[in-house]
Amino acid sequence: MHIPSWVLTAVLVSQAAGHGYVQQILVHSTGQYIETWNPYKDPQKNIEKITRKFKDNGPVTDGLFETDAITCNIAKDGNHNVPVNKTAAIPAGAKITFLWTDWQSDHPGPIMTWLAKCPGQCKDFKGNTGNVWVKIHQAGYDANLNPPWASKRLPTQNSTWPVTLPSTIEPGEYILRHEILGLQRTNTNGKLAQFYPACHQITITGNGKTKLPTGVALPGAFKYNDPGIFLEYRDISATNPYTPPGGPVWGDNGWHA
Ligand SMILES: *[C@@H]1O[C@H](CO)[C@@H](O)[C@H](O)[C@H]1NC(C)=O
Ligand SMILES: *[C@@H]1O[C@H](CO)[C@@H](O)[C@H](O)[C@H]1NC(C)=O
Ligand SMILES: [Cu+2]
Repeated sequence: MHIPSWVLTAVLVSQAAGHGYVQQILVHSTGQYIETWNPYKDPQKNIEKITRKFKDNGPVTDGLFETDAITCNIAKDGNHNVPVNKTAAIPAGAKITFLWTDWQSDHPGPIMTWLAKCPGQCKDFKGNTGNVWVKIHQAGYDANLNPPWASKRLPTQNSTWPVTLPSTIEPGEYILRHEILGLQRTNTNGKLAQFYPACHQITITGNGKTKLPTGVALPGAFKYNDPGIFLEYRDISATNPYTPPGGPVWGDNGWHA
């Protein structure tokens, strides 16, 4: 099949701008690579993935992150957060790795991962209202690491980002939401923050008994004037630490920063 060169150029140019999305999720214990939504190849194929559809590799920005575009990214027709009918089974406590497209280093900011419990099946749950989102992992600015910003470390590890699921969490269907936040333009206007989220529907397996605690709402948790969003990122240092938006992290040892 011949792909017109303008298509390739468009893709290369937009990726050169440093945008991206998660292409696969590796489950380390089984070696399985779960295929996630590819906004360039999958629409034509009429296939369903475990990831809710979004339109391209660009960010949720220009204040749109205060709307329901933030829950699972921007859909082509503005019909955001449409559930898919599939989930992927992943054991509680699994180490997983998000494989991003080639991520450029011009987006300083945090990387965050969230879970929401689907009350029944995720195909019947939008997730865009209520305090359903619980942050299970984050990395912001760590002066002891090189580079200190999490999103700038991503290119140094082949655009891969490992996360471990809570080990005692009760089995069932969940939305696994993983995102990068780019702060490169927020020094004069917090609305220019760039979020790169996606929602992957999973079935957590195991015998865990721990229920997710009350979390935050998306939209709702991210405000343009949050000090973790509206800031000069160059001012962040070992002595002027950074706190990502959306509150603390919950995990096997309870809540922590
Ligand atoms: C899920 O299945 C229903 C019923 O078959 C169908 O109407 C819907 O379009 C499917 N959803 C997606 C995202 O394909
Ligand atoms: C880097 O990631 C790509 C795409 O996920 C993969 O094909 C490649 O083998 C990886 N390279 C290394 C050195 O791990
Ligand atoms: Cu970008």
